[in-house]
Amino acid sequence: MKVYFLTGEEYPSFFDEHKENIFRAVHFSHSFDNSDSVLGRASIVPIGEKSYEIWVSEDPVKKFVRNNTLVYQSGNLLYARFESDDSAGLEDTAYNLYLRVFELRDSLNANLVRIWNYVPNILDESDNLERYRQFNVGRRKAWDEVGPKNNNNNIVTPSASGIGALGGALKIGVLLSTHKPIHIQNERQTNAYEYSQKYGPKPPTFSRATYVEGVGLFISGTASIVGEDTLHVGNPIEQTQETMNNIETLISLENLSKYNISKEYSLKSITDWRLYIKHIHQAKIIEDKFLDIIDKDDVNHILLHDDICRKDLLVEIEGVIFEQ
Ligand code: 3EB
Repeated sequence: MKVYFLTGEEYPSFFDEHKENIFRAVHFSHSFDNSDSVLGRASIVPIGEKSYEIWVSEDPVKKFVRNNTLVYQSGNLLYARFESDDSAGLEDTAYNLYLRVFELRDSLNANLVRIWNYVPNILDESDNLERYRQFNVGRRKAWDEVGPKNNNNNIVTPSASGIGALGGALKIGVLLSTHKPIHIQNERQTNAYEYSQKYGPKPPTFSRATYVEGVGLFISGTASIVGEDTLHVGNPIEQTQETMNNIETLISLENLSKYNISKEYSLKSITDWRLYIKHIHQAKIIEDKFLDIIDKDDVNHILLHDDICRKDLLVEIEGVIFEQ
């Protein structure tokens, strides 16, 4: 799989050239319209010229409908999108949407690998609870009831990102695999599904990264959180450094070998990056710091202007290492 970040000008001809092989296409935009079946629209405004993220498979992509959901398939990977308006309240919407995610997973007999949660107005409050926390309550309830579990009946969680959106529906992008993924935690950070109630009545459900043999490593949205607390409140440069420290530890051989993955990755190995930035005026210093830390020419990345799921987080960074 190859990931391309493109401008609005580049996209149409790129699409025509690659359409049989497009596995996932995301457009970052003000628009809430999602009627184009190929293009998933995330209601997040990009910073800079690039506004499309396109995943292109080496082989033609199969498309089929299952449980009323369009599914893309490339080798052992599957991708699907879900969305729903939260007219009933975000807790119920998240609960119902996750029931559909688990239904699809069961029907495909596949495993969850990586999830993107686009939560509209993520930091707003209603009924005395922040919307991200409402989302977590509904997601966890669905997970406890019918989500994936291990032999000890503990929940199994894929890598994920939980980020804001300008409005419109709750949208969830789901990457699955018919291969067995390995979900990875980070000793610098409390397991997210074990966060205390300080961060909401129910903890989020994700792992720090997920590895699929022969495919690669998917790194969750990562922030300046050590243990379970936000560090460097108000300081975007220090938050960027701490975030990258978290990712570096996460992908280290020392950490991966706990899961019998013997890969010598470094930050330079990460093939594609998304940076979510809360304040547009901090974009340049965050990007400069990020590029300075990686210290490599041509880092394939996109900057997005977005609220992150805690008021005090200024930046969240995710990445992927595609093995081929
Ligand atoms: C954190 O580490 C930052 O709710 O699915 C990162 C990745 C975050 C995924 C999610 C939230 C989610 O807690 C936030």
